[in-house]
Amino acid sequence: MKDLNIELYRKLYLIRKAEDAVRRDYFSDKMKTPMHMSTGGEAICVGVCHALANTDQVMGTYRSHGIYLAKSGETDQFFAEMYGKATGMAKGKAGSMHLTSPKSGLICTSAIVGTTIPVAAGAAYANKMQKNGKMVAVFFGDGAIDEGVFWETLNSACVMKLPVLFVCEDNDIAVHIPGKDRHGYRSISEVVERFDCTVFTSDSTDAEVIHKLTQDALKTIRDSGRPAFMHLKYFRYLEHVGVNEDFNQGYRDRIEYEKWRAKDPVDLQRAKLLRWCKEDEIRAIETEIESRIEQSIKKADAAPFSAPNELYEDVLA
Ligand SMILES: Cc1ncc(C[n+]2csc(CCOP(=O)(O)OP(=O)(O)O)c2C)c(N)n1
Repeated sequence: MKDLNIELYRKLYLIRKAEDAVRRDYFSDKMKTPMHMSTGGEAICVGVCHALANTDQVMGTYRSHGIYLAKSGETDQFFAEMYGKATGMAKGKAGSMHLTSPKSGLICTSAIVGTTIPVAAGAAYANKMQKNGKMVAVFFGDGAIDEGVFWETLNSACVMKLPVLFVCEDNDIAVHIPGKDRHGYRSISEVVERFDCTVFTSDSTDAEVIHKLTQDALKTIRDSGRPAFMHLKYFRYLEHVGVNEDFNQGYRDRIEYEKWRAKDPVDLQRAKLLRWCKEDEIRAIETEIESRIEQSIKKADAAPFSAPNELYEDVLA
């Protein structure tokens, strides 16, 4: 229990502090990429990713800093990519919205809502044909549920009995529009439950709870040979795109934020750790992560850009 909780905290703290550093430095204008921050949703990316094997495959959206850091654990290529540098994980050509780390199992992320959902089903089909036991987990927001491709993929995955874990990170907002103004039904889970797909729901900000729920979902997929759907609620702390809070824009209020902030995933995990660890042990973990982040930023800032004649290499256009 202690080891698991320390590992989860390391990942939660890494994501929060890496994004805090992005927020601090973004206005230097050295990071030219749009930022969709994971802040507030760390328990989901950490809990789910920690339950997956390194050989499993993960796909995500433009809001995937948390998934990248939880899967790869590395910050050098992450920050270099934010700075658009040749040492970035895609030589500075992907930016924040198209992060990948194939060696850690993060296959692809995309700026186009819903795009990676059918790709995940395709990968699950390949894995099933190859009988290699690999799982595919695909992360998407509640806005992706508004796309036909989600329902077509869910249906096909159920009919074809594909080993795929659908992970809906539900912050109840697509850009600025709440679910009640977008959905002609009461509950996503109730509708998905009508399919041959097991549904797991949670509004926990405890990474350990999400981790256990994911283990249960993966077991269900293995035992039943059918897909599973995780419906996980969280509160997006910052604006849709950018690094600021946006409680003055009229589409949501600070009161709801304060309720979620009181059970913040990073603070909650730190408080739990005090059951097993002394304060200075926790500080040592935090200091190591903070200094690693600062070193990565320095390296990213000093690194060269890709040469102009490489502009069209490694890109699809
Ligand atoms: C196919 C497509 N339609 C519209 C957009 C514009 N768009 C970008 S993000 C977004 C909202 C998505 O909300 P959600 O899926 O809940 O994810 P979140 O941003 O909350 O993580 C929209 C409509 C897009 N990128 N792709």
